[in-house]
Amino acid sequence: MESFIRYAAQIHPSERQLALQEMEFYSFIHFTVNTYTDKEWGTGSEDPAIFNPAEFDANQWVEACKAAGMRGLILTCKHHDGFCLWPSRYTEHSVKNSPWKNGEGDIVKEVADACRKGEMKFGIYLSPWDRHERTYGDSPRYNEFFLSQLRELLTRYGDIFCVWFDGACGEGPNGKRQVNDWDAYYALIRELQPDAVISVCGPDIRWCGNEAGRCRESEWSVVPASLRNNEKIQEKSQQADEREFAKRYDSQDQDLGSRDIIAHEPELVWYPAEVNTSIRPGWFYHASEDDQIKSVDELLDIYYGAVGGNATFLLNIPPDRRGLIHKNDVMRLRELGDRIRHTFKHNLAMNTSASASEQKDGYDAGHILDGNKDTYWTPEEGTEQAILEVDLLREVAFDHIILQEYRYGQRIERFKLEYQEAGDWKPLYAGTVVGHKRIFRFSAVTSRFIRLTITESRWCPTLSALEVYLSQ
Ligand code: FUL
Repeated sequence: MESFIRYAAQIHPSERQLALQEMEFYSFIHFTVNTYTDKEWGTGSEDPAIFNPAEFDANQWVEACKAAGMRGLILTCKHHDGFCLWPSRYTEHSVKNSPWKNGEGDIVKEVADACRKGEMKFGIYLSPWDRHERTYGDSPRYNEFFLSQLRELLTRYGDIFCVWFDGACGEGPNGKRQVNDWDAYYALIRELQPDAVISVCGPDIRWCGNEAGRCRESEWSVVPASLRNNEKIQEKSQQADEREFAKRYDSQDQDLGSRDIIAHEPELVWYPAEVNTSIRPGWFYHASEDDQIKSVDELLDIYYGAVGGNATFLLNIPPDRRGLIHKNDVMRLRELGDRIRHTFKHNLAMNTSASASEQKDGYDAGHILDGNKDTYWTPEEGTEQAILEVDLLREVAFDHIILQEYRYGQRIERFKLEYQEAGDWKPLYAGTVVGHKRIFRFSAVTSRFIRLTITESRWCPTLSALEVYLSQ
Protein backbone atom coordinates (compact mmCIF):
# COMPACT_ATOMS: atom_id res chain seq x y z
CA MET A 1 0.00 0.00 0.00
CA GLU A 2 1.19 3.46 -0.80
CA SER A 3 2.60 5.21 2.22
CA PHE A 4 0.56 8.40 1.80
CA ILE A 5 -2.64 6.39 2.15
CA ARG A 6 -1.49 4.87 5.39
CA TYR A 7 -0.48 8.32 6.57
CA ALA A 8 -3.86 9.84 5.62
CA ALA A 9 -5.70 7.01 7.39
CA GLN A 10 -3.97 7.87 10.63
CA ILE A 11 -4.92 11.55 10.74
CA HIS A 12 -7.54 11.85 13.44
CA PRO A 13 -9.63 14.57 15.10
CA SER A 14 -8.86 16.26 18.40
CA GLU A 15 -11.37 15.80 21.21
CA ARG A 16 -12.59 19.37 20.76
CA GLN A 17 -13.16 18.80 17.03
CA LEU A 18 -15.04 15.60 17.77
CA ALA A 19 -17.24 17.34 20.31
CA LEU A 20 -18.20 19.95 17.73
CA GLN A 21 -18.86 17.41 14.99
CA GLU A 22 -21.15 15.56 17.35
CA MET A 23 -23.14 18.73 18.04
CA GLU A 24 -24.07 18.70 14.33
CA PHE A 25 -26.49 21.66 14.32
CA TYR A 26 -26.16 24.98 16.19
CA SER A 27 -27.15 28.59 15.79
CA PHE A 28 -25.52 31.86 14.94
CA ILE A 29 -27.05 35.03 16.38
CA HIS A 30 -26.25 38.32 14.64
CA PHE A 31 -27.26 41.26 16.81
CA THR A 32 -25.73 44.76 17.13
CA VAL A 33 -26.37 48.40 16.18
CA ASN A 34 -27.06 47.18 12.61
CA THR A 35 -30.35 45.79 13.91
CA TYR A 36 -31.36 49.43 14.53
CA THR A 37 -29.85 51.02 11.39
CA ASP A 38 -31.18 48.33 9.04
CA LYS A 39 -27.63 47.68 7.75
CA GLU A 40 -25.53 44.58 7.26
CA TRP A 41 -22.18 46.25 7.98
CA GLY A 42 -21.99 49.14 10.45
CA THR A 43 -19.52 52.00 10.01
CA GLY A 44 -18.30 52.14 13.60
CA SER A 45 -19.67 55.65 14.10
CA GLU A 46 -23.13 54.58 15.28
CA ASP A 47 -24.36 56.17 18.47
CA PRO A 48 -24.67 53.50 21.21
CA ALA A 49 -27.91 55.28 22.18
CA ILE A 50 -29.68 53.58 19.27
CA PHE A 51 -29.23 50.15 20.84
CA ASN A 52 -32.27 49.50 22.99
CA PRO A 53 -33.81 46.01 22.89
CA ALA A 54 -36.58 46.83 25.34
CA GLU A 55 -38.09 43.33 25.37
CA PHE A 56 -34.82 41.36 25.14
CA ASP A 57 -35.24 37.80 26.38
CA ALA A 58 -32.32 35.43 25.92
CA ASN A 59 -34.44 32.48 27.08
CA GLN A 60 -36.76 33.05 24.14
CA TRP A 61 -33.75 32.77 21.77
CA VAL A 62 -32.57 29.58 23.41
CA GLU A 63 -36.02 27.98 23.34
CA ALA A 64 -36.45 28.85 19.63
CA CYS A 65 -33.08 27.28 18.79
CA LYS A 66 -33.74 24.19 20.89
CA ALA A 67 -37.06 23.64 19.15
CA ALA A 68 -35.10 23.25 15.89
CA GLY A 69 -32.86 20.63 17.49
CA MET A 70 -29.83 22.89 17.81
CA ARG A 71 -27.28 22.13 20.49
CA GLY A 72 -25.37 25.39 20.76
CA LEU A 73 -25.44 29.11 20.04
CA ILE A 74 -22.72 31.46 18.79
CA LEU A 75 -23.32 35.16 19.50
CA THR A 76 -21.78 38.12 17.64
CA CYS A 77 -20.35 39.71 20.79
CA LYS A 78 -18.69 42.29 18.52
CA HIS A 79 -19.32 42.64 14.79
CA HIS A 80 -17.28 44.74 12.34
CA ASP A 81 -18.80 48.01 13.72
CA GLY A 82 -16.94 47.44 17.00
CA PHE A 83 -20.02 47.79 19.24
CA CYS A 84 -19.67 45.38 22.17
CA LEU A 85 -22.67 43.52 23.53
CA TRP A 86 -20.87 43.29 26.87
CA PRO A 87 -19.53 46.16 29.00
CA SER A 88 -15.89 45.84 27.94
CA ARG A 89 -13.40 47.80 30.03
CA TYR A 90 -11.41 48.62 26.91
CA THR A 91 -13.89 50.68 24.92
CA GLU A 92 -16.77 53.07 25.43
CA HIS A 93 -18.47 51.67 22.34
CA SER A 94 -20.71 49.15 24.06
CA VAL A 95 -23.95 48.40 25.86
CA LYS A 96 -22.72 50.42 28.82
CA ASN A 97 -23.45 53.61 26.87
CA SER A 98 -26.81 52.47 25.61
CA PRO A 99 -30.19 53.20 27.22
CA TRP A 100 -30.83 49.47 27.53
CA LYS A 101 -31.02 48.70 31.27
CA ASN A 102 -29.61 52.20 31.81
CA GLY A 103 -26.22 51.03 30.63
CA GLU A 104 -26.09 48.35 33.33
CA GLY A 105 -26.91 45.41 31.10
CA ASP A 106 -24.77 42.65 29.59
CA ILE A 107 -26.23 40.80 26.60
CA VAL A 108 -23.37 38.29 26.51
CA LYS A 109 -23.96 37.32 30.12
CA GLU A 110 -27.70 36.92 29.73
CA VAL A 111 -27.27 34.79 26.59
CA ALA A 112 -24.54 32.65 28.19
CA ASP A 113 -26.73 32.13 31.28
CA ALA A 114 -29.80 31.28 29.19
CA CYS A 115 -27.75 28.73 27.23
CA ARG A 116 -26.58 27.05 30.39
CA LYS A 117 -30.11 26.99 31.77
CA GLY A 118 -31.39 25.51 28.51
CA GLU A 119 -28.49 23.00 28.29
CA MET A 120 -27.14 24.52 25.12
CA LYS A 121 -23.48 25.23 24.54
CA PHE A 122 -22.40 28.85 24.21
CA GLY A 123 -19.87 30.24 21.71
CA ILE A 124 -18.53 33.66 20.77
CA TYR A 125 -17.95 35.58 17.55
CA LEU A 126 -15.47 38.44 17.94
CA SER A 127 -14.75 40.29 14.71
CA PRO A 128 -11.02 40.85 14.13
CA TRP A 129 -11.97 43.71 11.79
CA ASP A 130 -13.08 46.67 13.95
CA ARG A 131 -14.23 49.88 12.28
CA HIS A 132 -14.65 51.80 15.52
CA GLU A 133 -11.48 51.12 17.46
CA ARG A 134 -8.85 53.77 16.77
CA THR A 135 -5.89 51.46 17.24
CA TYR A 136 -7.08 49.20 14.43
CA GLY A 137 -4.29 49.24 11.84
CA ASP A 138 -1.63 50.05 14.44
CA SER A 139 -0.96 46.33 14.60
CA PRO A 140 0.74 45.73 17.96
CA ARG A 141 -1.61 48.11 19.79
CA TYR A 142 -4.74 46.66 18.24
CA ASN A 143 -3.53 43.12 18.92
CA GLU A 144 -3.18 44.04 22.56
CA PHE A 145 -6.66 45.57 22.58
CA PHE A 146 -8.12 42.54 20.83
CA LEU A 147 -6.45 40.15 23.26
CA SER A 148 -7.86 42.12 26.20
CA GLN A 149 -11.36 41.86 24.81
CA LEU A 150 -10.87 38.18 24.06
CA ARG A 151 -9.67 37.62 27.63
CA GLU A 152 -12.83 39.26 29.00
CA LEU A 153 -15.03 37.01 26.90
CA LEU A 154 -13.06 33.88 27.74
CA THR A 155 -13.04 34.47 31.49
CA ARG A 156 -16.39 36.00 32.38
CA TYR A 157 -18.99 33.77 30.81
CA GLY A 158 -18.24 30.16 31.74
CA ASP A 159 -17.45 27.42 29.22
CA ILE A 160 -17.17 28.46 25.59
CA PHE A 161 -17.48 25.75 22.93
CA CYS A 162 -16.37 27.83 19.94
CA VAL A 163 -14.52 31.01 19.09
CA TRP A 164 -15.54 32.03 15.58
CA PHE A 165 -13.06 34.32 13.78
CA ASP A 166 -14.44 35.94 10.69
CA GLY A 167 -12.04 36.62 7.82
CA ALA A 168 -14.04 39.57 6.45
CA CYS A 169 -12.32 42.92 6.13
CA GLY A 170 -13.69 45.64 3.88
CA GLU A 171 -10.84 48.13 4.26
CA GLY A 172 -9.84 47.84 0.62
CA PRO A 173 -6.41 48.61 -0.86
CA ASN A 174 -6.19 52.14 0.59
CA GLY A 175 -7.65 51.28 3.98
CA LYS A 176 -6.01 50.42 7.25
CA ARG A 177 -3.82 47.35 7.29
CA GLN A 178 -3.88 45.31 10.47
CA VAL A 179 -1.55 42.34 10.87
CA ASN A 180 -3.37 40.07 13.26
CA ASP A 181 -1.29 38.15 15.75
CA TRP A 182 -3.18 34.90 15.25
CA ASP A 183 -0.68 32.85 17.22
CA ALA A 184 -1.24 35.02 20.28
CA TYR A 185 -5.05 34.85 19.85
CA TYR A 186 -4.94 31.05 19.57
CA ALA A 187 -2.56 30.69 22.53
CA LEU A 188 -4.90 32.70 24.76
CA ILE A 189 -7.89 30.60 23.75
CA ARG A 190 -6.03 27.35 24.34
CA GLU A 191 -4.90 28.60 27.74
CA LEU A 192 -8.27 29.87 28.96
CA GLN A 193 -10.76 27.63 27.13
CA PRO A 194 -8.85 24.51 26.05
CA ASP A 195 -12.02 22.72 24.92
CA ALA A 196 -13.14 25.48 22.54
CA VAL A 197 -12.70 25.03 18.81
CA ILE A 198 -11.37 27.98 16.83
CA SER A 199 -13.39 28.21 13.63
CA VAL A 200 -12.89 29.65 10.16
CA CYS A 201 -9.77 31.86 10.71
CA GLY A 202 -8.57 29.17 13.02
CA PRO A 203 -7.05 25.70 13.07
CA ASP A 204 -10.03 23.55 14.08
CA ILE A 205 -13.05 24.07 11.82
CA ARG A 206 -13.01 24.97 8.13
CA TRP A 207 -15.42 27.33 6.35
CA CYS A 208 -17.19 25.37 3.64
CA GLY A 209 -16.46 28.17 1.17
CA ASN A 210 -19.85 29.87 0.64
CA GLU A 211 -22.63 31.49 2.66
CA ALA A 212 -25.48 30.00 0.67
CA GLY A 213 -25.65 26.73 2.57
CA ARG A 214 -24.04 24.56 -0.10
CA CYS A 215 -21.86 21.62 0.77
CA ARG A 216 -19.58 19.68 -1.51
CA GLU A 217 -20.73 16.20 -2.49
CA SER A 218 -17.37 14.99 -1.10
CA GLU A 219 -16.65 16.98 2.05
CA TRP A 220 -13.37 15.48 3.31
CA SER A 221 -12.19 16.00 6.87
CA VAL A 222 -8.57 15.13 6.05
CA VAL A 223 -7.16 17.94 3.90
CA PRO A 224 -3.83 19.63 3.08
CA ALA A 225 -2.34 21.46 6.06
CA SER A 226 -1.84 24.53 3.90
CA LEU A 227 -5.61 25.12 3.95
CA ARG A 228 -5.52 25.85 7.64
CA ASN A 229 -5.28 29.51 8.47
CA ASN A 230 -4.62 30.69 4.95
CA GLU A 231 -3.78 34.18 6.04
CA LYS A 232 -0.85 32.99 8.11
CA ILE A 233 0.36 30.69 5.41
CA GLN A 234 0.18 33.48 2.86
CA GLU A 235 2.18 35.86 4.98
CA LYS A 236 4.77 33.17 5.43
CA SER A 237 4.88 32.29 1.75
CA GLN A 238 5.92 35.81 0.85
CA GLN A 239 9.30 35.10 2.35
CA ALA A 240 9.56 31.39 1.79
CA ASP A 241 10.95 29.32 -1.01
CA GLU A 242 8.16 29.20 -3.57
CA ARG A 243 8.56 25.51 -4.23
CA GLU A 244 7.61 24.74 -0.67
CA PHE A 245 4.23 26.34 -1.31
CA ALA A 246 4.03 25.42 -4.97
CA LYS A 247 0.52 24.02 -4.58
CA ARG A 248 -1.74 25.82 -2.18
CA TYR A 249 -5.40 25.33 -1.62
CA ASP A 250 -8.28 27.62 -1.03
CA SER A 251 -11.38 27.01 1.08
CA GLN A 252 -13.42 27.43 -2.11
CA ASP A 253 -11.63 24.77 -4.17
CA GLN A 254 -13.90 21.95 -5.21
CA ASP A 255 -11.67 19.01 -4.32
CA LEU A 256 -9.88 19.31 -1.01
CA GLY A 257 -9.20 15.74 -0.07
CA SER A 258 -9.46 13.02 -2.74
CA ARG A 259 -6.48 10.72 -3.37
CA ASP A 260 -5.37 12.97 -6.21
CA ILE A 261 -5.02 15.85 -3.80
CA ILE A 262 -3.54 14.14 -0.76
CA ALA A 263 -1.00 12.13 -2.76
CA HIS A 264 1.02 15.30 -3.33
CA GLU A 265 0.77 16.77 0.13
CA PRO A 266 3.63 16.67 2.61
CA GLU A 267 1.31 17.41 5.54
CA LEU A 268 -2.32 16.59 6.12
CA VAL A 269 -4.63 17.75 8.92
CA TRP A 270 -8.07 16.97 10.31
CA TYR A 271 -10.05 20.08 9.39
CA PRO A 272 -13.77 19.37 9.02
CA ALA A 273 -16.20 21.71 7.25
CA GLU A 274 -18.93 23.89 8.72
CA VAL A 275 -21.80 25.24 6.63
CA ASN A 276 -22.97 28.70 7.69
CA THR A 277 -25.99 30.47 6.28
CA SER A 278 -28.88 32.64 7.47
CA ILE A 279 -32.54 31.74 7.84
CA ARG A 280 -33.25 35.08 6.08
CA PRO A 281 -31.44 36.84 3.22
CA GLY A 282 -29.45 39.03 5.65
CA TRP A 283 -27.33 38.16 8.68
CA PHE A 284 -29.02 40.95 10.68
CA TYR A 285 -32.71 41.56 11.20
CA HIS A 286 -34.57 43.66 8.63
CA ALA A 287 -38.36 44.02 8.97
CA SER A 288 -38.54 43.98 5.15
CA GLU A 289 -37.39 40.33 5.26
CA ASP A 290 -40.11 39.06 7.60
CA ASP A 291 -41.66 37.20 4.68
CA GLN A 292 -38.42 35.94 3.19
CA ILE A 293 -37.63 33.23 5.70
CA LYS A 294 -36.30 30.05 4.13
CA SER A 295 -38.92 27.33 3.81
CA VAL A 296 -38.72 24.11 5.80
CA ASP A 297 -37.82 22.26 2.62
CA GLU A 298 -34.97 24.66 1.86
CA LEU A 299 -33.68 24.38 5.40
CA LEU A 300 -33.95 20.61 5.30
CA ASP A 301 -32.00 20.49 2.04
CA ILE A 302 -29.21 22.43 3.74
CA TYR A 303 -29.46 20.22 6.82
CA TYR A 304 -29.16 17.04 4.75
CA GLY A 305 -26.29 18.52 2.73
CA ALA A 306 -24.37 19.59 5.83
CA VAL A 307 -25.19 17.28 8.75
CA GLY A 308 -25.83 14.47 6.27
CA GLY A 309 -22.67 15.26 4.31
CA ASN A 310 -19.92 15.12 6.94
CA ALA A 311 -20.14 18.79 7.93
CA THR A 312 -21.78 20.78 10.71
CA PHE A 313 -24.61 23.27 10.22
CA LEU A 314 -24.44 26.79 11.69
CA LEU A 315 -27.78 28.48 11.01
CA ASN A 316 -28.14 32.21 11.66
CA ILE A 317 -31.26 33.61 13.33
CA PRO A 318 -31.32 37.41 13.73
CA PRO A 319 -33.25 38.86 16.68
CA ASP A 320 -35.33 41.97 15.95
CA ARG A 321 -35.27 45.46 17.49
CA ARG A 322 -37.28 44.34 20.49
CA GLY A 323 -34.55 41.81 21.24
CA LEU A 324 -36.76 38.86 20.37
CA ILE A 325 -36.75 36.32 17.59
CA HIS A 326 -39.64 37.18 15.30
CA LYS A 327 -42.62 34.80 15.41
CA ASN A 328 -42.15 33.76 11.77
CA ASP A 329 -38.64 32.49 12.49
CA VAL A 330 -39.79 30.86 15.75
CA MET A 331 -42.48 28.98 13.86
CA ARG A 332 -40.11 27.90 11.12
CA LEU A 333 -37.54 26.60 13.59
CA ARG A 334 -40.15 24.51 15.34
CA GLU A 335 -41.43 23.07 12.05
CA LEU A 336 -37.88 22.20 11.07
CA GLY A 337 -37.18 20.51 14.39
CA ASP A 338 -40.45 18.56 14.19
CA ARG A 339 -39.57 17.24 10.73
CA ILE A 340 -36.10 16.15 11.84
CA ARG A 341 -37.39 14.54 15.05
CA HIS A 342 -40.17 12.67 13.30
CA THR A 343 -37.91 11.38 10.56
CA PHE A 344 -35.22 10.02 12.85
CA LYS A 345 -37.45 8.68 15.58
CA HIS A 346 -37.30 4.94 15.08
CA ASN A 347 -34.23 3.16 13.73
CA LEU A 348 -35.59 0.11 11.89
CA ALA A 349 -32.17 -1.53 11.77
CA MET A 350 -31.52 -1.37 15.51
CA ASN A 351 -30.37 -4.79 16.78
CA THR A 352 -31.31 -6.58 13.56
CA SER A 353 -28.63 -8.67 11.88
CA ALA A 354 -25.51 -7.88 9.84
CA SER A 355 -22.71 -9.84 8.19
CA ALA A 356 -19.51 -8.82 6.45
CA SER A 357 -17.23 -10.32 3.79
CA GLU A 358 -14.24 -9.53 6.02
CA GLN A 359 -13.88 -8.72 9.66
CA LYS A 360 -11.21 -8.43 12.27
CA ASP A 361 -11.67 -10.37 15.51
CA GLY A 362 -13.82 -8.38 17.92
CA TYR A 363 -14.97 -5.94 15.24
CA ASP A 364 -17.82 -7.87 13.68
CA ALA A 365 -20.60 -6.38 11.59
CA GLY A 366 -23.12 -6.50 14.46
CA HIS A 367 -21.44 -3.39 15.87
CA ILE A 368 -22.98 -1.19 13.19
CA LEU A 369 -26.46 -2.00 14.53
CA ASP A 370 -25.88 -1.70 18.28
CA GLY A 371 -26.51 2.06 18.65
CA ASN A 372 -23.10 2.47 20.31
CA LYS A 373 -20.71 4.92 18.69
CA ASP A 374 -17.73 3.43 20.54
CA THR A 375 -18.03 0.07 18.81
CA TYR A 376 -17.45 -0.50 15.11
CA TRP A 377 -16.87 -2.96 12.33
CA THR A 378 -13.53 -3.14 10.54
CA PRO A 379 -11.68 -5.74 8.44
CA GLU A 380 -8.00 -6.67 8.89
CA GLU A 381 -5.57 -3.82 8.35
CA GLY A 382 -4.63 -3.48 4.70
CA THR A 383 -8.03 -4.70 3.46
CA GLU A 384 -9.45 -1.83 1.42
CA GLN A 385 -12.59 -3.49 0.09
CA ALA A 386 -15.50 -5.21 1.77
CA ILE A 387 -19.19 -5.98 1.53
CA LEU A 388 -21.63 -5.61 4.41
CA GLU A 389 -25.14 -6.98 4.37
CA VAL A 390 -27.94 -6.05 6.74
CA ASP A 391 -30.91 -8.34 7.27
CA LEU A 392 -33.79 -6.32 8.75
CA LEU A 393 -35.42 -9.67 9.68
CA ARG A 394 -38.63 -8.77 7.82
CA GLU A 395 -39.73 -6.68 4.88
CA VAL A 396 -39.98 -3.04 5.90
CA ALA A 397 -40.60 0.26 4.12
CA PHE A 398 -37.86 2.89 4.49
CA ASP A 399 -36.72 6.09 2.86
CA HIS A 400 -33.59 7.08 4.80
CA ILE A 401 -30.28 5.40 5.56
CA ILE A 402 -27.57 6.83 7.78
CA LEU A 403 -23.95 5.69 7.68
CA GLN A 404 -21.29 6.71 10.20
CA GLU A 405 -17.60 5.92 10.21
CA TYR A 406 -15.87 5.27 13.50
CA ARG A 407 -15.08 8.77 14.70
CA TYR A 408 -11.32 8.60 14.98
CA GLY A 409 -10.53 8.65 11.29
CA GLN A 410 -11.68 9.00 7.73
CA ARG A 411 -11.25 5.87 5.64
CA ILE A 412 -14.04 5.22 3.16
CA GLU A 413 -13.41 6.69 -0.32
CA ARG A 414 -15.91 4.96 -2.58
CA PHE A 415 -18.98 2.87 -1.90
CA LYS A 416 -22.41 1.89 -3.13
CA LEU A 417 -25.62 1.13 -1.31
CA GLU A 418 -28.26 -1.28 -2.62
CA TYR A 419 -31.46 -2.93 -1.44
CA GLN A 420 -32.86 -6.26 -2.45
CA GLU A 421 -36.10 -6.59 -4.39
CA ALA A 422 -37.43 -9.93 -5.60
CA GLY A 423 -33.94 -11.44 -5.24
CA ASP A 424 -32.18 -8.68 -7.23
CA TRP A 425 -29.93 -5.94 -5.88
CA LYS A 426 -31.21 -2.48 -6.84
CA PRO A 427 -29.09 0.69 -6.54
CA LEU A 428 -29.86 3.27 -3.87
CA TYR A 429 -26.77 5.42 -3.90
CA ALA A 430 -23.11 5.50 -4.98
CA GLY A 431 -20.71 7.93 -3.34
CA THR A 432 -17.36 8.81 -1.82
CA VAL A 433 -17.23 10.42 1.64
CA VAL A 434 -19.06 8.96 4.65
CA GLY A 435 -17.17 10.50 7.60
CA HIS A 436 -18.98 11.58 10.75
CA LYS A 437 -22.39 11.10 9.18
CA ARG A 438 -23.85 10.51 5.74
CA ILE A 439 -27.63 10.64 5.36
CA PHE A 440 -29.34 9.35 2.23
CA ARG A 441 -32.97 10.10 1.40
CA PHE A 442 -34.84 8.46 -1.40
CA SER A 443 -38.40 7.51 -2.37
CA ALA A 444 -39.57 4.80 -0.01
CA VAL A 445 -38.68 1.20 -0.89
CA THR A 446 -39.78 -2.00 0.80
CA SER A 447 -37.14 -4.62 1.44
CA ARG A 448 -35.59 -6.94 3.98
CA PHE A 449 -31.95 -6.68 2.85
CA ILE A 450 -29.52 -3.77 2.43
CA ARG A 451 -26.00 -4.12 1.02
CA LEU A 452 -23.07 -1.73 1.39
CA THR A 453 -20.15 -2.37 -0.96
CA ILE A 454 -16.96 -0.48 -0.14
CA THR A 455 -14.79 -0.43 -3.22
CA GLU A 456 -12.05 1.98 -2.08
CA SER A 457 -10.78 2.99 1.31
CA ARG A 458 -7.67 4.10 3.16
CA TRP A 459 -5.78 1.27 4.87
CA CYS A 460 -9.00 -0.33 6.09
CA PRO A 461 -12.54 1.00 6.31
CA THR A 462 -14.51 1.35 9.56
CA LEU A 463 -18.21 1.72 10.18
CA SER A 464 -19.85 2.40 13.52
CA ALA A 465 -23.44 2.81 12.39
CA LEU A 466 -25.94 1.89 9.72
CA GLU A 467 -29.42 3.18 10.55
CA VAL A 468 -32.65 2.87 8.62
CA TYR A 469 -35.69 5.14 8.90
CA LEU A 470 -39.10 5.77 7.45
CA SER A 471 -40.08 9.45 7.58
CA GLN A 472 -43.58 10.28 8.77
C1 FUL B 1 -19.14 37.64 6.97
C2 FUL B 1 -19.50 38.99 7.60
O1 FUL B 1 -18.99 40.06 6.84
C3 FUL B 1 -21.00 39.03 7.68
O2 FUL B 1 -21.48 40.25 8.15
C4 FUL B 1 -21.43 37.89 8.60
O3 FUL B 1 -20.98 38.12 9.91
C5 FUL B 1 -20.91 36.55 8.07
C6 FUL B 1 -21.18 35.39 8.97
O4 FUL B 1 -19.53 36.61 7.86
O5 FUL B 1 -17.82 37.50 6.66
